[in-house]
Amino acid sequence: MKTTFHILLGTNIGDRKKNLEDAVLAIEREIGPIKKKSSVYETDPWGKTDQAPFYNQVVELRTSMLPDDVLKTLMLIEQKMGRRRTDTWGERIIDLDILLQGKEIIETSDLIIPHPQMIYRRFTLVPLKEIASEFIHPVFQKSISELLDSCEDKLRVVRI
Ligand code: PH2
Ligand code: MG
Ligand code: MG
Repeated sequence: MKTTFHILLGTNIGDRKKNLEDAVLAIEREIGPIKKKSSVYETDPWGKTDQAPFYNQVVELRTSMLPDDVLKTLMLIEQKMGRRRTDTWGERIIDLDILLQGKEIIETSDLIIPHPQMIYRRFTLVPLKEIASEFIHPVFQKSISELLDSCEDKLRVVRI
């Protein structure tokens, strides 16, 4: 059975546009066909503010892979693209995070879905709203649009 995943892509090192393009191709090749893709946004760094601005994008795909396998595959793609250090919130060539798997709620030691930080971050909610504004967040029972309206983050998120 296939399920839908929403994945956030982020990068703030090197050729950010190319990093996103390479990651999208790798995700399509190794996980499944992408059904929807948000615009690319330039976003001020959240959490650790003394670093370069990010490019962020959200994609929607369908796959028969299980969430753990999607996670492992995303981590392999990150490594193959040259990601090394993993400072919390620090700079990175590419970061691939699972935001949602449809209505599923998952909490294991390795993986929490929906992504617990997504509701606090305009750099996630703005691109997600572009492709899934009416989707109901399975924990908060609010649409992405409503979550964005009540989000207190004020950092810059600009469509490029
Ligand atoms: N990712 C982080 C920390 N801060 N800020 C922006 N704007 N975009 C990100 O993707 C991002 C961040 C940790 O993964
Ligand atoms: Mg992240
Ligand atoms: Mg990550």
